[in-house]
Amino acid sequence: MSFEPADRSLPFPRQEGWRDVLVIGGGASGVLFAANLLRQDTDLRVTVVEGRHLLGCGIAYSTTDPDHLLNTRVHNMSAFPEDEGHFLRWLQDLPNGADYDRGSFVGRATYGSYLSCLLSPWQASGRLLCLKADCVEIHERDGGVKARLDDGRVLKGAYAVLATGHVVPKADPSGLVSGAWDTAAPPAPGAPVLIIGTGLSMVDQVLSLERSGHSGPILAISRRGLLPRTHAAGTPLKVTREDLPLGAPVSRLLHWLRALARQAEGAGGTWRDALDGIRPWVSTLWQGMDTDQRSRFLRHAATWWEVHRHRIPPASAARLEAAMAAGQLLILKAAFRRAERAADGGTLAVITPRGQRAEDRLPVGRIIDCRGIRNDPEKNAQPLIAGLLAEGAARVDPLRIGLDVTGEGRLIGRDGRASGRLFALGPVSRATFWEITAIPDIRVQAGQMAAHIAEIETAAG
Ligand SMILES: Cc1cc2nc3c(=O)[nH]c(=O)nc-3n(CC(O)[C@H](O)[C@H](O)COP(=O)(O)OP(=O)(O)OC[C@H]3O[C@@H](n4cnc5c(N)ncnc54)[C@H](O)[C@@H]3O)c2cc1C
Repeated sequence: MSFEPADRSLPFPRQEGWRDVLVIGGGASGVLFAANLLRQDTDLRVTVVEGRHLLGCGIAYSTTDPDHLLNTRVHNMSAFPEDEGHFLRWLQDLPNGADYDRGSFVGRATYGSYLSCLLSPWQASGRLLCLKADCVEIHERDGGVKARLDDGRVLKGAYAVLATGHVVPKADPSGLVSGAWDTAAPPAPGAPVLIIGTGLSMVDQVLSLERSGHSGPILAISRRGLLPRTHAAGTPLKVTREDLPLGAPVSRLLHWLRALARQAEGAGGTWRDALDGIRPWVSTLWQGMDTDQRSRFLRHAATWWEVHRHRIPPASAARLEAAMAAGQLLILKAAFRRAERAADGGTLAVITPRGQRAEDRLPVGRIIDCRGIRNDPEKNAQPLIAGLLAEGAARVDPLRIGLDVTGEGRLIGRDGRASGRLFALGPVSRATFWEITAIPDIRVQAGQMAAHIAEIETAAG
């Protein structure tokens, strides 16, 4: 699926009866939303505006490293939850299609290609326009929305959906720390590497270092030193809404989770079956908590939750274990303090191992920040979001993890009013939904939002 040439006049040619939806951000969320809307029986057209990546790829699926695997099986990665086989059928049409089945863990680059192709059926329909540009401003105006792009073009639409994705941390001011998604050349093969963080991005980095022939030591640090757990076959427990301890204190919630895990183990399964069973209810549980409970959950349980919930494929886990067994990879509970320039011009990583007061200074060839993507949306805001916040058209939630949105994804302004025209989807909306970062959750949200917008249009006649 290609972008329109930059000189194409905008917006869509005027045509009686057509209304446009602007999708800002063409990563996984934006493309899933667009595909779901285009499948609806409406007169709505879609303009997808993507600034940096190939359509559908965003941060997660722009990788070219074949060792970076999806951490979700094929059958959970279809773009359309009601058509579980959609992704598998696409895979099976590839020259090596026979290699795949519904339980496979596929490369993330392959998944990016799937999402890039997702909108192709509508390319010639006259209902879809894909533009390569950054949207720098958006306003609700005159019964519609108006967006300005970085090349000066202005788009008008009936609605806009912000699918701007993860807030990427600003670069370390020392210039001595690489980001997890920087495309720097690999470090010298024998150089020691420090990875800050021990989660999924750390796993990616270790596998990429290995692929590049790295032989030097790798030290990965985090406060608790917890590693993502490994996937295993299982059957999710049946959990109904009536089973949920809605509004219970975090301690009781964790107690309930442990009891479910014991129940799963008692039935011959594993704790994974309990987690997978409550997965469809995570947003409901989150929405049942008040701000204080959410804050406690983030402080005391989120790290534990994430390592159990976001697991890695067995093949990746085996390679990580082999690197640890060989003594090349060491996991340490420690805090990263800063990076310093050494007298010889090299880099020093300053860390404090847990339980120790004094700082250790480690000479390293590379420091890679894999602390993840949870970030204050205001502190790291791009111009588009900063503008919405400054104007009062959007606000950050009290815990500063995302934009405040309603259950339908409508932006909530500074005055507490929900917008009639501006929506937010995917990780941008995590303050309201919490688990809205993985495809199985985003595709449901995208489908519901598309149906909702189509319904408003139909009702408006
Ligand atoms: C490394 C990694 C691995 C993952 N692995 C898995 C997995 O295996 N399975 C799974 O289910 N989930 C996985 N996830 C989660 C996941 O799929 C992502 O959360 C999802 O891709 C979010 O997509 P997004 O489009 O909302 O955000 P992003 O990927 O951040 O994309 C947002 C897009 O919007 C564009 N954009 C932003 N602002 C503007 C603007 N102002 N104008 C124009 N364009 C703009 C950006 O250029 C970007 O392309 C992974 C996530 C990461 C980071």
